[in-house]
Amino acid sequence: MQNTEIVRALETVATLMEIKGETYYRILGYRRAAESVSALGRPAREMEDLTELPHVGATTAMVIRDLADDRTPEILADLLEEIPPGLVEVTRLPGVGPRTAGRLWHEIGVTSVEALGELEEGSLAALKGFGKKSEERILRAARTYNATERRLLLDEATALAEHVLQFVRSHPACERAEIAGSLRRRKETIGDLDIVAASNDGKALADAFAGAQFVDEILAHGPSKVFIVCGGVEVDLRIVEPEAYGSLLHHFTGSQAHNIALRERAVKMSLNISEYGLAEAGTGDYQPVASEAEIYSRLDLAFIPPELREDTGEIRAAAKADLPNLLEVPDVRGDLHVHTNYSDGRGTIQSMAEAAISLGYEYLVFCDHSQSLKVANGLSPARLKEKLEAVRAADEEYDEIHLLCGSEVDILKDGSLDYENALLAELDFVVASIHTSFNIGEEAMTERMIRAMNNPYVRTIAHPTGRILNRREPYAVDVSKLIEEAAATNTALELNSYVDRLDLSVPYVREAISAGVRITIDTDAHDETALGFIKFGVAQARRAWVEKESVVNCLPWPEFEEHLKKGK
Ligand code: DGT
Ligand code: CA
Ligand code: CA
Ligand code: ZN
Repeated sequence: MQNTEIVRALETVATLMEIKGETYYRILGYRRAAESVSALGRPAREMEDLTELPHVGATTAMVIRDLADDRTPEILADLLEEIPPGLVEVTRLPGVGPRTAGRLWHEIGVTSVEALGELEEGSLAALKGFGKKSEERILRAARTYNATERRLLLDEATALAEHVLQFVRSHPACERAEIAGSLRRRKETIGDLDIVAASNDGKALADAFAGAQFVDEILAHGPSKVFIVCGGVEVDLRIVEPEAYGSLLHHFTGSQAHNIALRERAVKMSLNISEYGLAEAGTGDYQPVASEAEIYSRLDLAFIPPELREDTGEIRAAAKADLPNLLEVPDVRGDLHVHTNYSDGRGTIQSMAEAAISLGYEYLVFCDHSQSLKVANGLSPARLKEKLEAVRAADEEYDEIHLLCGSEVDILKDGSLDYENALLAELDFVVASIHTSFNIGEEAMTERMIRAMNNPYVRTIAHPTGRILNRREPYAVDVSKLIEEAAATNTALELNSYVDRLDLSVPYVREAISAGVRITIDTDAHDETALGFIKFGVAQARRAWVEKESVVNCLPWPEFEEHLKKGK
């Protein structure tokens, strides 16, 4: 089995366990194993010891091994014997979770989305806890169900969230409101949007929200919550009184794993924690908490930024006041990888320079594609020299910024580079990357990239795994080996900020940083507005615990200039 199929199978195991009502921890184990495999840059099949993967223990390793070798793992076989597999799809309908799917199956024999869609009107409304409205909604969802599942990219999610948030905040009954959920944690893709609000008149706010122009469909509507669909995306608004805002915001920011780990800590301190507040153990008397800061301080923890709330060591670090001093957008002093209309970009040297100036950058490196990449109008050596002159001239024009000429040079199939070293030596900065021959196998790919890293002019490897979110899996490569070699050759690795790349992924960025490798956070912008994607790269770096000291382009100009002069 390929990694994608393994991931799907692991997620199926988790969902079936949820339908069955297994304990949260067992389920989480499978979800996390799925995440680890999906972030893995090479076939799981070829790994000797699968427990080396983050969050993979002996049990899940055996399951992954079975799947990789095309055997059905016992746990999956058992679950499939017990539970109709079609129910997995039922859990993907809006408003139907695994528990509901389980009930539909037990109580009226529903075994698939199709069967659900064929039910007579009234068959759901007859069940306890279902009304006419929820029946209508579920039946419609089942009848219009489209099996291709797609999660939102950060730019779409952010734009939609800002629009909706603007509406909520401008309502007179709204005291304050924020984005919660995965978007607040800046996950690389977003399932649905969660918004929380504080109000002394929740009903007025809820009613206004349900009546907003952007609402395509109402899934639920009460005085403290309204769930809607807008442009095909579910948006959940939850409202509380201002004194309980901290508890609500914290709970719905998640992640669920973080919340659970925090709850465990609370229990050890004889406290219970829920979306309603904090209670002395055993009293059930939840006192609302107005701010997140207060929740953390009541638990003797430093404030944990949302991007770190994934239960990957943040609670331990917060307890020791040892959280990282996370990178912020203004720490970034320049962009080292942008394109112009010399190759496949839409901006000119000048228009890109001006966009960079308006972001307050001190330097900008133009890295157009190299000669063999014909599809992207790659530059012949002669055109590269022409461009070098043009960048030098433009640099004279602008006092506000240092303009530099580099290249995004292709790493050819054998690991050699797409320009002679003599030409690379004339450039200020060289980014190397793969755009062709993706399927050469893990070993050959790793060798190929290692060879490029050993070139004395290559400063960073762009989008090191080649994945495109929602579209293309990473190519097979041993990223841990690349990290070792990056450290040995003093080559940086790029965190490409383009929303559909965000490559390297979080676990690898974290691994690189711990190995002492520096990263470049670049936008790979092909037009002026894409320079603004830097915020997504920074967000991902924060999720990987990155401090500015680990980022090459956080160096102020004089130090960056020094860094260039010094060579590798
Ligand atoms: P998404 O929407 O798939 O991108 O991911 P999230 O993290 O936004 O997940 P979502 O929308 O299902 O729930 C938002 C947050 O609410 C989640 O991060 C944690 C909290 N939450 C939701 N359901 C549960 C639950 O059953 N238990 C706990 N402890 N927290 C939950
Ligand atoms: Ca969500
Ligand atoms: Ca949600
Ligand atoms: Zn590029």
